[in-house]
Amino acid sequence: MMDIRKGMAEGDKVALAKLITMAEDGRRDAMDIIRDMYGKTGGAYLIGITGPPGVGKSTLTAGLARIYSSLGKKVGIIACDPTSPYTGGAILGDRIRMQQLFTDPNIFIRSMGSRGHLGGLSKSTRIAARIMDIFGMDYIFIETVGVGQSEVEIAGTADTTVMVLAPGLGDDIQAMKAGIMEIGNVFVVNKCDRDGAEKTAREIKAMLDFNGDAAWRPQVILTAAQENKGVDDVMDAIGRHMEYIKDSGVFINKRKEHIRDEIMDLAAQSIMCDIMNGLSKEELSNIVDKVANGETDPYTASDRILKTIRYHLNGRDFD
Ligand SMILES: Nc1nc2c(ncn2[C@@H]2O[C@H](COP(=O)(O)OP(=O)(O)O)[C@@H](O)[C@H]2O)c(=O)[nH]1
Ligand SMILES: [Mg+2]
Repeated sequence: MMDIRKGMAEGDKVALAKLITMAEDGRRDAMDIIRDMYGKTGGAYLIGITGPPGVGKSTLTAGLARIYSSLGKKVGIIACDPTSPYTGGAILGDRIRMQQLFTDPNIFIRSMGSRGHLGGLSKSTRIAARIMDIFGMDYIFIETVGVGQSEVEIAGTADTTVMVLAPGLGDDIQAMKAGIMEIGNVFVVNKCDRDGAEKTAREIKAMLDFNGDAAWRPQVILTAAQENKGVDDVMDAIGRHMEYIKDSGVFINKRKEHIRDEIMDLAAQSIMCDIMNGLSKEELSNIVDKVANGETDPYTASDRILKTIRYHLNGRDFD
């Protein structure tokens, strides 16, 4: 049995991976470690990378991670995409590019979506980001596929969100709801080695004029991530947005939002544990039978379960 605390403190990526898995499984011992090490949190800056499939999010993320790493920064990547090239399944060139990230001592990659997520993907992402924060990451990238609103929102909870698009996505841009467009703090038109990149950039700028938020005007940057062109411009734009949110108080509010979600996750998890511990398999099976044969309904049954649990909890000391 490896010493996770020691590994976390010494920068061992194996310990980091293990702790994330333990926490995802809702294990108490993982919670205890996070609690004890919580004082180390707060140093990481969260960057969301989102946009439709295939536009080059992973390629751009890899490029950004390499730049930060070369500056001596520690980088975590959370890929909420089961088909991400980080885990194989991609064409050879992409795979080789991604493989280099794994051997970089400053970079740690975690793929989500391959296993079940207790309490949802957004909760798992929050926990993984928190543990990477404790580990001492300077930057954490959260890559999500911007097709589902909920995944876009995961990226949107980051401190800075980069919306990646590519030429020829005119219809996609039109179809994107204003609310989804608003999540982007920096816009990237990747694959600018292809025709139509300027046109796409113009369309995005027109949308931004329409949705104008006076306080922060997102930049629209052309990149060819595959050739590492324009990636440093994206990094500069992220830096400028970071300055803006730190000066304007948005940053502090985002931190509080995360803490609020974290507390609610933990409270919900505790109640769930109490229910699972306070209710035997036989009791549950009896209740199910009663609902099945029409003696009662699920609403009344769940009320009764909660009443019983609360009765048992009354004697507990919460100080
Ligand atoms: N032509 C061109 N292809 C690119 C560029 N960036 C990425 N790609 C390719 O586009 C495909 C999808 O890239 P990927 O990063 O996996 O996209 P994601 O699904 O948004 O994460 C891959 O085959 C990349 O090699 C680029 O700047 N130009
Ligand atoms: Mg990807």
